[in-house]
Amino acid sequence: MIDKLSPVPIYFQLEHALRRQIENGELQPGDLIPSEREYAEQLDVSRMTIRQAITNLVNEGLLYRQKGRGTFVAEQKLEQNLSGLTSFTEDMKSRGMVPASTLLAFEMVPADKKTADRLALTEHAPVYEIKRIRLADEVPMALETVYMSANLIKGLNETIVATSLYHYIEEELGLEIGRAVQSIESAIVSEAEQPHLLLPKGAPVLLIERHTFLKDGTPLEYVKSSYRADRYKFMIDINR
Ligand code: 16G
Repeated sequence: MIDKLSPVPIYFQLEHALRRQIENGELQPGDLIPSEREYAEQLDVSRMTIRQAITNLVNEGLLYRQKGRGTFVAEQKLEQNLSGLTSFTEDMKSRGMVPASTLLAFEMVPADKKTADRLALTEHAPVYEIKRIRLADEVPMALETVYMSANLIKGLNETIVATSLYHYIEEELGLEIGRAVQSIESAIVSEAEQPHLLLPKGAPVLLIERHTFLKDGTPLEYVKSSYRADRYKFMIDINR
């Protein structure tokens, strides 16, 4: 696995070898990898060198450490393509996963100034505030809060909200979803979100805001979500 005569640093060789073992399935999610001491003895190199390789893979999210237990192989991150305007339900189904939602709140509230501006409504107009935990194969992936005009999206109820909003909007209401403006930034999970996402304190999340419009330009939704950074990776195709 390691060539000590090679000019390639040993930590880098070990990192590469571990990455390959994860990619080809020799090491599976949840597997405990040998300890720093075991690797150091086995490869006859310093523990510092081993630690550097492992730390790099931990920082990348391929491995995770558990106090007192050791270092384990992480679940592979879901790759989400950013080029299509898709729903959570569509994204999970296209991966062969089962989407589900836990409804935390479903209310009709008067729009505050900001929400009214975002949805091009007058202040205090009725809007739905929908908070959902989005799950894939029963694992929480994201926490999502959606705002939509109650006069535009008529007839919403808890059953619809527990499945797919986009399906209801397009198939039942016959509205055409056109485009969205989306931003992504990093953050630390908040105390309120942490238990819902099953994350430890201080874990990283990706904050996503999406402002979606119908084909005729009418604002459809304003959404704020926190995605688990240990489970998600966003991909973009770029051309020159
Ligand atoms: C995605 C969208 C969200 C939309 C939801 C509809 C992002 C960041 N967000 O989660 O804006 O409301 O899909 O999903 O992609 P649904 O049709 O499964 O309810």
